[in-house]
Amino acid sequence: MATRISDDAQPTPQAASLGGRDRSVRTVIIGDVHGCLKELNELLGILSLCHHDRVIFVGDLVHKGPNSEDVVRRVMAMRGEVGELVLVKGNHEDKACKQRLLNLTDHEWSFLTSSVFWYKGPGYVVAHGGIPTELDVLPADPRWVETLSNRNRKCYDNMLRIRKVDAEGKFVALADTKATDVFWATRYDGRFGICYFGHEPFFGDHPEVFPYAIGTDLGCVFGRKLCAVLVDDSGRVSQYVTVQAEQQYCAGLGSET
Ligand SMILES: [Mn+2]
Repeated sequence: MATRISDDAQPTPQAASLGGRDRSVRTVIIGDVHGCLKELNELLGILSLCHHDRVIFVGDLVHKGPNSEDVVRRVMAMRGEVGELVLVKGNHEDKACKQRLLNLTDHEWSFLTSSVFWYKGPGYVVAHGGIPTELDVLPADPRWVETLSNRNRKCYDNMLRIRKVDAEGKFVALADTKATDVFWATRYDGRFGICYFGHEPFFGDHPEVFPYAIGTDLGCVFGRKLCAVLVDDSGRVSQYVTVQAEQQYCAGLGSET
């Protein structure tokens, strides 16, 4: 179980420069891009990634924003620029792949389809929506989910879209949310380490801190910020970087954000 993040701890603000030849391997987690290519390119420029770095996208590269297809191509190109590139599956990758909603080549579709339900690192885990309370098994290899029956994988599907849980900690679908339900991360006990997640936009200036979870979606497509979090060897936030959206691309929160 992860060390509890103290309630008053905020991540360290971004450094003026994050480049340099002599630095060590970095792990960088990037929040929901939602087709915001210009902001992604600006963020990548600040990060000045190199072939040592591990980069993990929390999912929802696509939809809502102006350049979904180009964001997919830009992220695919990063495979030749960094040491390890991981795309965690968002509900929008899931939907786009099932319904073929974008104008992509077969090669590009296979990249989106190969996105994973979670990524586990030392002291942390990355999931798009988060960790359902009832989830007690999370193997190192997320492809294990593909071997499950639809009924048994429901809990893992919920990792893509979880927001609220009820008083017993059970997943609540967005349409069934009641006033007494709470955000999942307020209940998460850190069983798989610190969970870095996207899906739920937070409109602060820094990653949103929960006892054992960090929200990385700062609402870029809604005119706020795109965020990257740098993770240290124990899975904790060492730094973060944000870029301001050029404009508001999407009017507000829909039912499938
Ligand atoms: Mn989402």
